[in-house]
Amino acid sequence: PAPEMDEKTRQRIEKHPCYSEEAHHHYARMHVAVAPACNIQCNYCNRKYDCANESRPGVVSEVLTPEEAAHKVLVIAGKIPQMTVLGIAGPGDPLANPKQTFETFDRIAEKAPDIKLCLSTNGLMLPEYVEKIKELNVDHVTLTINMVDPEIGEKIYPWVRWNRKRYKGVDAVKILHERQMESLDALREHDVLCKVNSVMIPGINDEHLAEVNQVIRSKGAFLHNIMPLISAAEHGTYFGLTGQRGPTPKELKALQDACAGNMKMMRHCRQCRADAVGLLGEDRSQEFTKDKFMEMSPEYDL
Ligand code: CLF
Ligand code: SF4
Repeated sequence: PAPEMDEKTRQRIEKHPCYSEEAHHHYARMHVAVAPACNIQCNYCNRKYDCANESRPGVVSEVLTPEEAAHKVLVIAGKIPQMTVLGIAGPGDPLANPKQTFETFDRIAEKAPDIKLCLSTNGLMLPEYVEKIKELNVDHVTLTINMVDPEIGEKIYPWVRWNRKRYKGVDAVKILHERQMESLDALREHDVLCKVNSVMIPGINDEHLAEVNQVIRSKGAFLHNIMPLISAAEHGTYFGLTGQRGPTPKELKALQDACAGNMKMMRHCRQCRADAVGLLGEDRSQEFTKDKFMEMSPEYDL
């Protein structure tokens, strides 16, 4: 069975709906879409839509400035009392938009210090920003890791932008892989709770994800969330256009079960939008579109 949790860890996750299965019945999260750019290309992503590392593909979120985002967070925190977590998860990669991401976190940390800050990233830039993440008290970081073998990675990632240059093929994937491994180490060393998301792609990385699970566990990740590839032709992704199928619920469960002996598995993920609001199963994002929340005043009590 997965290792027992100590009391301190239990307290850190007890109000986080993604990190605690129990919490997701009672506590809500919200996302603000402040991060439009991305520094890699995933074959299951169409950049017109939200980051598919964390989201259901085919969803378009309205990009906000940090100021608008902070206003939105304070409005919602005043209206939804179970709101405990603010996540930044797109629509691109938060750490490819460091200015917007950290300015948003800064504003929230100052005005609503009891809201937990959460971040989801592909990991390419995380080693650069881990100090900043720690300083801002971001206690939950998700890394999307789909492979630990660049040969498999080549079938998932066509390019990576790194130090102002665009890399292709195996060179690109090696950079991403090394940075993801450094990210796991950096989060462990800085005592930030790390969840790993992996997208299960039949025939590409499905048999390989057990190995990914071993590696992330040995590097101290707390939780593993294996999500199904969702690929519809109309989303215009490479995988969608090449007819790549996603796993069946049975295939997904078999893989999750096979990994469950090693570490805690997340099984209640709802593949949220980059502007999701509410409990995990409910989507209240349309109540808080920009034209609406800008008209509401923040009633959040410190
Ligand atoms: Fe958001 Fe992600 Fe933080 Fe949760 S979502 S940034 S860890 S607050 Fe949660 Fe949504 Fe699944 Fe993500 S259910 S897609 S795992
Ligand atoms: Fe798309 Fe996210 Fe991959 Fe960037 S990291 S290409 S936004 S799925």
